[in-house]
Amino acid sequence: MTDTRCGFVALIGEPNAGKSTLLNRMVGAKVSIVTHKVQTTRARIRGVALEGDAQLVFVDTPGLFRPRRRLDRAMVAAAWGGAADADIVVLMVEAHRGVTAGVKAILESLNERTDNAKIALAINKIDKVPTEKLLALTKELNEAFDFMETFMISAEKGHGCEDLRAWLAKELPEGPWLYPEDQIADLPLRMIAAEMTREKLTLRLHQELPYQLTVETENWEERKDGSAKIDQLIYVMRDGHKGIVLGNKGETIKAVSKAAREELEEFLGRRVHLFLQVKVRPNWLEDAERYSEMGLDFKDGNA
Ligand SMILES: Nc1nc2c(ncn2[C@@H]2O[C@H](COP(=O)(O)OP(=O)(O)OP(=O)(O)O)[C@@H](O)[C@H]2O)c(=O)[nH]1
Ligand SMILES: [Mg+2]
Repeated sequence: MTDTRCGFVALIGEPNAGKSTLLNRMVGAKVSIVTHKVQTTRARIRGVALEGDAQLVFVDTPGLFRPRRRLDRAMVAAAWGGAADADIVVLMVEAHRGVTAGVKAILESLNERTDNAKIALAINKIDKVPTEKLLALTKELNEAFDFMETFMISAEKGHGCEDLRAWLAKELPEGPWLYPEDQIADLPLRMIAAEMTREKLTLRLHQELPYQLTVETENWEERKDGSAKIDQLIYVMRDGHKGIVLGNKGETIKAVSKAAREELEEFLGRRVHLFLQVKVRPNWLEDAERYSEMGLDFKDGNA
């Protein structure tokens, strides 16, 4: 047997930095949902990639920000937990936003929050800025923190991503692979399906509403004809929210359901019957069961 390498690479950064986009690119499939809005990812999502003899287990994390609600605190705890468990931490910073107050706050706690991990910097969205700006930003960030390496990438367009992956593979510890060769994710299918619906809701609903709902897969039935019948519940906090999610004559939920079903069919490679139901639960944000369904630790949300 040849010497194999394997380990965890945590992707951390402010909300919207492009962590999920990078995870999906590294894995070569959409494992983690992406939207233009902040705080899309709520829990740690693993995606697996191979590079030569190395198996890279990428860990997408929720964005790091100043939490207010229980859910926010649980998300931020999950993100730092991902960094603490990693062999390599990649901090992603948006090229066009530069060293924000949020980035400064992350840099301040990065050393104490990681456990001997190698820490690299990935300046993302380089497609948005001229090269001169990148050099200045690289200098500024490396003066603020001792990064092992700096990469300039576009997670969306792919620039620099192969170099990053090759470097990560080289830096991972020697060890046996943790996953079978053909596995790319380890999120249960019912959770992936719920996330897809949440993505479509987030894209469609305005302002605060996406932050005040959660989606769960209630039932998954394999049918004899090879299709899957999937029932999902959308928890919202108020009657008014329910009306907005349904939309005029149900048009919003119909559109969401169609978009989520199509993506799910592509992901699974078979037909899906998706049924969405909206439930009003004013205090779901304080409901421990909702957190375990999301893959979060309820206790992490304690103030
Ligand atoms: N122009 C450009 N946009 C990008 C790039 N990478 C990501 N984006 C966009 O940035 C937005 C946020 O991307 P996500 O991958 O959801 O960001 P995230 O860091 O996972 O965000 P949270 O889950 O909210 O923490 C999306 O609209 C992406 O399409 C890039 O390299 N260039
Ligand atoms: Mg994300």
